[in-house]
Amino acid sequence: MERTLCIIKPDAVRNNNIGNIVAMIQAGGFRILGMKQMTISPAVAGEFYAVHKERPFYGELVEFMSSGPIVPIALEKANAVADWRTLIGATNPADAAEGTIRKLYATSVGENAVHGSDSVENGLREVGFFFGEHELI
Ligand code: 3AN
Repeated sequence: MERTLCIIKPDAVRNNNIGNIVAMIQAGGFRILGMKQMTISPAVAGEFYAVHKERPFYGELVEFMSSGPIVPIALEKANAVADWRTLIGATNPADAAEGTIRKLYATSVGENAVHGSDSVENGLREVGFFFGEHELI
């Protein structure tokens, strides 16, 4: 079993797509270990995306992720990290495959509806960033 972190980003929350995305998570065979709605400060968003600190879009990304409610969801499944990235599609929705979450619900490379961990190690670390063990059912 692997864990991966989904974040329904502010654009998808604003566009009322929480339910649509959760339905795709469940149809995809992922188990939801934890889910909450919250807002995060620019400082917390900056800490979460610290790996991108030197990238030109870092400031924009931090501002966007703290611009409104987000819904972090801890997911579990065999092969969860790769399977979740397949289901969400390419970073740029213009390149995302038909039927993927980003193809359906993302508007741009910056506002791309959902987050997915990029490795098994980061899946564990990122789930731990948003959830205590006692919140994972
Ligand atoms: P992914 O989310 O597919 O793993 P990363 O890790 O390359 O993509 O980028 C993290 C986040 O940074 C993306 N989800 C997106 O919101 C933002 N981002 C990536 N590339 C750009 C870009 N060229 N312009 C603006 N934002 C970007």
